[in-house]
Amino acid sequence: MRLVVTGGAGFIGANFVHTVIREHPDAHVTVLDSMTYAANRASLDGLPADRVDLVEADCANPESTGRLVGELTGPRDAVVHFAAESHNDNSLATPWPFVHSNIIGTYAVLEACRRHDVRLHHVSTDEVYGDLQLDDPAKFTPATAYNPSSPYSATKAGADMLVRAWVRSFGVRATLSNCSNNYGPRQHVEKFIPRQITTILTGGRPRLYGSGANVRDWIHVDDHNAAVLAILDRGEPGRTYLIGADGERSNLDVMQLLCELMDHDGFDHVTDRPGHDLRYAIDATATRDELGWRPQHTDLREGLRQTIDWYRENRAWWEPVKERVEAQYARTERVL
Ligand code: NAD
Ligand code: TDX
Repeated sequence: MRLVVTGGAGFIGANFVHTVIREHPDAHVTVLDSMTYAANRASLDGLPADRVDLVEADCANPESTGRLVGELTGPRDAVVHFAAESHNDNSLATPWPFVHSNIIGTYAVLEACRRHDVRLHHVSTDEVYGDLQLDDPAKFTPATAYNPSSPYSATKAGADMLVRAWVRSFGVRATLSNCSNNYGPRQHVEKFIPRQITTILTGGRPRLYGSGANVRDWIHVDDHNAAVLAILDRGEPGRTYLIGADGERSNLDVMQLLCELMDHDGFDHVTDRPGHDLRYAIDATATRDELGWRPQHTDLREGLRQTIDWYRENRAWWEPVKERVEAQYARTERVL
């Protein structure tokens, strides 16, 4: 099995490559990554050089993407498309890279898969559905209407629509998945959980947007990637699979849990994110029933404990970028 993994030097993609290499002894992976600020070469450390290649290129470039996809000729070969600009806060400051990577990048990947008749799995987010009220009884299902709020989620929604159109109009063999908030090792320190962990580890005060009432539906990155592998193995082209682990928690709850686990006292409430989505929640029943996939890391406290340990033990992975990320936040963030 040969896979081209776009965005494979980022958080979820790199964890995916580690899982594939560990669990599929016959697999070869080519990581296609433009190595933006969000990528980290060290995330691919420890992988066997004869089974993993890293090609530094923009997936929106039709030549390099077409060439790599054209090398996939086996019946189990596929492209797994993780590459994207992924951070909401950045999309509010500078939307253009999101349009480029998420929409034009996905267009180029689709065209390459169409030209070479290669199977594609497109990785997307629950944010395309917009947000829910705190007391809304309905969770997101594959039938929920798209209603994205931020430039990030709007460009992911646009990418999903392109994938659906290329399936229907050109018969591209693509599956889609929309997953909830991931956490785990190798996540960039700009994101909520690693930001707070690394802030505590460097002696600072954690930062909660607004009151912290916003709810996110947390899933461990390994559970997300196990679902992606199940879709590659047993998913039906043209279908959308929702991935979530019933992990709803308010940001305030997660903050308090992190402080407790790290034996830390006190955090600041800071300026809220403009247009901040209130709540996401995934109903993954159809994915569970049809693919037999089950999340394994459902104890958030234990998952966070292991994640904290990973950041403690891998300071060289995140320390070089921590100061820059905090300086960027400091430009707009005010303590309430
Ligand atoms: P990330 O920002 O950590 O990694 C993204 C990777 O894509 C980086 O290595 C970056 O260099 C690369 N990249 C960006 N633009 C590129 C381009 N034009 N060409 C080639 N490579 C490019 O993101 P992540 O959190 O690992 O997310 C991966 C995917 O999963 C994204 O598509 C995201 O929308 C989706 N997703 C993320 C979450 C989450 O909670 N993080 C949840 C659901 C879905
Ligand atoms: O310092 C912070 N304080 C805080 O309260 C940060 C960075 C975030 N937050 C809040 C905002 C959100 O309600 O925490 C929540 C999570 O924030 P992020 O980690 O930025 O994630 P979110 O915006 O929910 O989006 C994430 O999940 C869906 C990923 O970044 C997306 O790529 C994915 O599609």
